[in-house]
Amino acid sequence: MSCEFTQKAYAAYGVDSEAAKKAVNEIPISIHCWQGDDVVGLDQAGALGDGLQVTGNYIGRARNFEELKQDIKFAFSLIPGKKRLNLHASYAILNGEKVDRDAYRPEHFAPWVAFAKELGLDGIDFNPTFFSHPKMKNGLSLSSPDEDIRKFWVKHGQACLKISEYLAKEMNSHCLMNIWIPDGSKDIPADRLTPRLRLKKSLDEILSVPYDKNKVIVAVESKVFAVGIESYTVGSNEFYQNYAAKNNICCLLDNGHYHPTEYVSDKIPALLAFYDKVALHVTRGVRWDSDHVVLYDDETKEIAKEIVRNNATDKVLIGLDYFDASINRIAAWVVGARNMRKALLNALLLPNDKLKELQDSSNFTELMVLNEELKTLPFGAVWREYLESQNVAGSDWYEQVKKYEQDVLAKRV
Ligand code: RNT
Ligand code: ZN
Repeated sequence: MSCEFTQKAYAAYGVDSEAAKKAVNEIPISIHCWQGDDVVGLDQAGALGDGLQVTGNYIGRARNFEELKQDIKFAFSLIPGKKRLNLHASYAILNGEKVDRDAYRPEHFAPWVAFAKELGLDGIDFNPTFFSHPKMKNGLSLSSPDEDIRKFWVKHGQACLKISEYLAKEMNSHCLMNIWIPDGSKDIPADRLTPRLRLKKSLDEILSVPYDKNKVIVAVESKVFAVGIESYTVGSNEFYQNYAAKNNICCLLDNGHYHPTEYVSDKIPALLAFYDKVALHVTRGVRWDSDHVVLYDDETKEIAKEIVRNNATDKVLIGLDYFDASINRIAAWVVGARNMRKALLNALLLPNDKLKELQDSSNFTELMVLNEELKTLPFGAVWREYLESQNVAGSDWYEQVKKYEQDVLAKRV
């Protein structure tokens, strides 16, 4: 259903709101499985640590594969548009088999493939899990000076490449394999270079395994610091950007991983000048990399604008990365994912060519005037029309979540 009033309001600025509703639905958003269980994972390898912190104790954490699937299925039913599922290796379905992460095989993820197919998802993305494991010694994995430890994690990375290839083949869609490691140190290091050289060597070794580059897109995710790893991060921004450029892989930008006055919205176009693909972890850091739920806020909108107005919806691989255990986890998933798509719709509803033209003709007064006028267009009405067109609940979606909390989550004790 479309409303003439909203259509006209946008047409006055040369924007086709009907086309925007169709286009926004086709942009894939990769939704992280780990919001559902506080990043605990299913392989029971070890407790969370390594700079990752989840706070809160809301009822109903998914405790096993069945519960996690049930929650994902329900959450996804409230999230409109093309969706992908983002898995971590720690979500392997081992069925009691005694196998460590260096030897995980594609079949350990076959049940996830079946689930993703059942849900009609666009694809599955994957992450080796270099945390929550006894072989994370002194907070070091791929940069460890202990050769046995380093090799173990290299093998994990190699195993994950094969799994990623399998996921891509099964889903008939690329698989983004993102590498993030927590390696670093709490206090001032005596040597900042050697660990980075070891990380470089480890990445080279992982990537030396032949894999189908058309199917698997490997990304590296940098970080500035973490709690307990305040003074030095081996996988820093400069390290990974240079590694990615020289090795023809991809950078993943997590907007919680920079100094607070740095903006990922500004980094996206900087990388698009050099890379065919740029991957994102959209999150919300509050004072630090706190992974709060994504809001419909200025930076989320600005990120979406950089994707849309640079015609980069095929180049920027959008993924979400937040985990809040202090509120209903389903609601957290839904709010964040809907907000990302809202921001994309907002960007699609802007007269982007006209705005660029005003910039290029140095017409900065009109640029500001127009940008401010656009802010009060009936965006909410278009968003609701879009939800309706997809048969996804409108502003009353939370009623369903409350019922699910009562009927399902509250019983998990
Ligand atoms: C950590 C990174 C990383 C993780 C997930 C679970 O700071 O953002 O992406 O959050 O892999
Ligand atoms: Zn991240």
